[in-house]
This record gives sequence, C-alpha cells and structure tokens, in this order.
Amino acid sequence: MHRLTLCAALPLALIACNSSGEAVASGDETTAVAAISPIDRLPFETMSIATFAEPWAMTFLPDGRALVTERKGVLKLVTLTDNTASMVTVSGTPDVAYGGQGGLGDVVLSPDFTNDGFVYLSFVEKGAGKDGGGTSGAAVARAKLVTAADGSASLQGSQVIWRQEPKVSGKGHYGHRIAFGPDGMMYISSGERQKFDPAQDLDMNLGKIVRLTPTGGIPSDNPMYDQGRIKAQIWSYGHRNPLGIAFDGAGQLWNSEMGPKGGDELNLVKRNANYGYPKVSNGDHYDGRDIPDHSPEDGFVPPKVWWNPVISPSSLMIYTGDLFPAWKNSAFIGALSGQALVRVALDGENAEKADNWPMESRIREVEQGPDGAIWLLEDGGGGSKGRLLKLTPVK
Ligand SMILES: [Ca+2]
Ligand SMILES: [Ca+2]
Repeated sequence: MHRLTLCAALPLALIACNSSGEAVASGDETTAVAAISPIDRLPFETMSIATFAEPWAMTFLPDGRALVTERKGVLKLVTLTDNTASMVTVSGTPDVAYGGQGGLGDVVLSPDFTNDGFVYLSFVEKGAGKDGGGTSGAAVARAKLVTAADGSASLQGSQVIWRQEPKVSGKGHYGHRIAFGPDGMMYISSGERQKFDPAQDLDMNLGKIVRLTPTGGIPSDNPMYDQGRIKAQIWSYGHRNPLGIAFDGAGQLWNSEMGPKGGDELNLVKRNANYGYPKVSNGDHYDGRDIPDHSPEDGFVPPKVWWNPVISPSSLMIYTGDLFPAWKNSAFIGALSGQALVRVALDGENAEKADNWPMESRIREVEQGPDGAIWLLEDGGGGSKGRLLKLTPVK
C-alpha cells in the first residue's frame, strides 16, 4: 500500500501527513498520540450544514444565499442562517440526462449578476433521435434567476449557448466546469468522454478548455478564431477530464484534471497550449498501456503538480479570503477517491503540494464563502446523501 493511501485509510494510526501528503511515523508507534482523532488535528473546524442528493456544485449569490446543484437535475436556492440552512427548489431547470457521471453539473453567476441576474448551468443532454441514439454530451445554458416575494425562485428564458460536439456513447468524462475570467469571458472545461484521441482533434471540442463570450459567441482574440466554428472555441487542448477550473488573483487560469493512472494534474492553462493527453502523460492508461511521460522539448505543456497515486480531483477553488490568511492564493482541490481536501500553494507560475487533509468522504465541490469560510459538498450517491460542510478556523 502506498503511504499516501495509508495516511487516508488509517487515520487513527500513529501517522501524520507531512507537507507533501506523504505519511511519516510520529515517534514510538506503541505509545504516541493514539487517542487523537485526525479530525482534532485538522487546522479547521468542520460543521455539517445541510444534506443534498448527489450534489455537484455550488455558488454564492451576492446576498449570501447559495445555489446548489443536484445531479438528477435539481437546483436548490439555499438560505444560510447561523449555520443552519433552509431551501427551495428553483423551477425551470433544463432536462438532464442522468446516469454514469452525467446529470446537472456546474452553476456559476454572470460576472454582472447584480444587474443582469443571469446564471449559467452545465448539464448532460441526450443526442438526437430515439433515446438519443445512445449518445450524450455536456451543454451549458444561461437563464435569468427570478426570486419572488413568497420565497419561490425560477429560471426564466433559459437558452443553451454551448454544446460538446460530437455527442458520443458512454456516460463519463464530461468535465463541464465553468469559470469567468477577469477578461469577462466564459471558460468551460470539456472532458474527452473517455474517447482519448478527441483531446488532440481540433475539429472536436472534447478534451479542451473553450473560451466564449457570456452569450456563447466566439471572442475575436481566440487563438484559432478564423479556423472554423469548433476550432474557434478552443483555448487549450490535450485535456482528459478537467473537473476544475479557476482563476488566481493575478488572472491566471488553472485547471485540475483527472488524468490516467498515476497522472492526476494541476495545470497552469495558457492560450493555445497542448497539455498532451493522450500522447503524453506522467500517468499511464488504466488498462496498463504505457503513455510516454512529459519530457522537455516534446511540445506538450507538463502539469505544475501531479499525483501518483491519484486523488481524483473533482473541483478547484483558489482562495482569496481573509478567514484563513495563511492560505491566500492557495489552490484547494476536492478529492473523490482520495477522500480529502487538498491544498496546493501557488507562487506566480509555480505550484507546490502543501496539505492533504483526510475528510473521510468523497469531496465533490470546494467553494469560498462570502466571509472567507471554505465550503465543501460531499459526493453522496449509493443511497447516501452528500453533506454541505462549512470549514472555519479552529477557535
Ligand atoms: Ca462552485
Ligand atoms: Ca506515462
């Protein structure tokens, strides 16, 4: 068993995680800190605020309420008061194709939400024809969030403004996280749908990060703007399943990515850059086939940080709050198989693994709250609910 796995799986053992997430023995293994639970050692207090059915994403409104998506297609508007929650279901959400990794996905606000009221949702839809011909793909819709005096809420004027093309078989690797940049443009992470080569095929928008205007148009400064409708969307390529995208305080775009076996990644995303999948990866295919590692001068951009064994990064948040001052400009990554909250310290274009805190459940989403608290959504599923967790400094 690898030491990192041991650290997560045997939290009561006499083991502590050092800054790289590796396990280190803590003195005499027969007499040391056996009574201390790992939760007591975490540098934050964790409160369970609410539960959801397979929650996937959340975002905060300017008034402190939150929107939470549930994968079967439900959007909740959540009012948070003194560490309790009440919620209503928002009507008018798109029909989603639920199954496998598919369903309702990300939710983000328009950069001008206070004035325009637009929210953006990603979701999976079936292909055309009877039962979609067995195909599906991610899409992004924009709609106006309207809240009424009686507390009800609806999405109005919903329009699909982007789609994965082509729709293909299978129900995995949709990606479909959304982030707005300081340039006002919308970036969408698009997974390669477990089809490998599309990540290198510039006539498909699978395995890419695409950059669009807030209405789904093509910005004229995209790298392949004049090379046809699909190429024109592409900002970066050679991605596998990019499940997190976020901008840092300097306006740089980062993405966390589920790579192949031994190859989960945090990338600094640059315009027109090729991140290599499936031609190169520091991991290898799950069926055992080799993938050449990144090497200098191979033409592919290597990750800033990678994980072996994998953590299964679900989400990415770059912290700008004041509640945890030591973690400003750190990247926070939710880990699914890793069952952890992972911190990576960012310094300009460099990144370094910093912490790997065991959370004892699959973490699907990481979000920063208005007051700088860190919020997590557990994955749930398999009959269990996913909790909404609020992390605050230890008093
Ligand atoms: Ca979010
Ligand atoms: Ca490799």
